[in-house]
Amino acid sequence: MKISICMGTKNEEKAIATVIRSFRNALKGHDSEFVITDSSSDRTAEIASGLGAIVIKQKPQGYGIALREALMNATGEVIITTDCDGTYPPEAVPAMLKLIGEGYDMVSASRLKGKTRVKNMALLNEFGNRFFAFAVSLLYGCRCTDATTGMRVFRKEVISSIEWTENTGLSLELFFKPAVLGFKVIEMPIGYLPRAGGTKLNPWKGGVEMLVTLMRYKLRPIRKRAGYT
Ligand SMILES: Nc1nc2c(ncn2[C@@H]2O[C@H](COP(=O)(O)OP(=O)(O)O)[C@@H](O)[C@H]2O)c(=O)[nH]1
Ligand SMILES: [Mg+2]
Repeated sequence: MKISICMGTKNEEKAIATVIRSFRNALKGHDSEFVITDSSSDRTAEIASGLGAIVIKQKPQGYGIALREALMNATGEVIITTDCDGTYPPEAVPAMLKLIGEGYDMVSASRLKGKTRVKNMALLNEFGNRFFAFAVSLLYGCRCTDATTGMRVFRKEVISSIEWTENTGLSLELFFKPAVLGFKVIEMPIGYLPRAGGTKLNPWKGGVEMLVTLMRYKLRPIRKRAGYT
């Protein structure tokens, strides 16, 4: 079974080599590919290509536009999303793949499930992440503890059968659209590690964009793409 690991990268030269090597190690025994949309002015792309990743260059336009491009170019039967910052533990991937093997269509890594305070997460981000999980549960009827996580495992059909429109809100959209459309979705608790290098997203601007994403699909139907039932 081929597995694609998809990421957007913007000036992640401090993290890229460790992220690629550690995910490759966690996926030992599987056929895998790294598909990276890169908008860096540092050596991220060069390092990633040197380690065998497929690198697509894109001018910086935001998290979701970059990640979507990587997702659209993935050829694996299973697709993993993650941030290129060292915060998501690759050791969690085998257990997530096991759940896919048991019949789930998407496994979402929850940084918040069962925790009162998340280590290595800024208080403002933690508050925002809890708020968005609550809002998604309330508005879309799919109970979740972390709707803004960057790490998930999908069966390819989930990615290819849905239209993805959001930028910073893509992480939310990747959770609630499959759930609303009836795909079998589950969360798995993970630890959250310290970030290598500085964040590339502004939490206030990102928060507003995510609110718009949440409202957009209360006003517009969520549908599969033409040709999928
Ligand atoms: N290609 C590309 N990647 C981006 C852009 N903005 C953010 N990223 C990447 O998206 C991922 C998530 O961003 P991150 O800074 O970790 O956000 P945080 O988790 O909210 O702190 C990281 O791998 C970033 O390098 C962008 O404009 N273009
Ligand atoms: Mg991150």
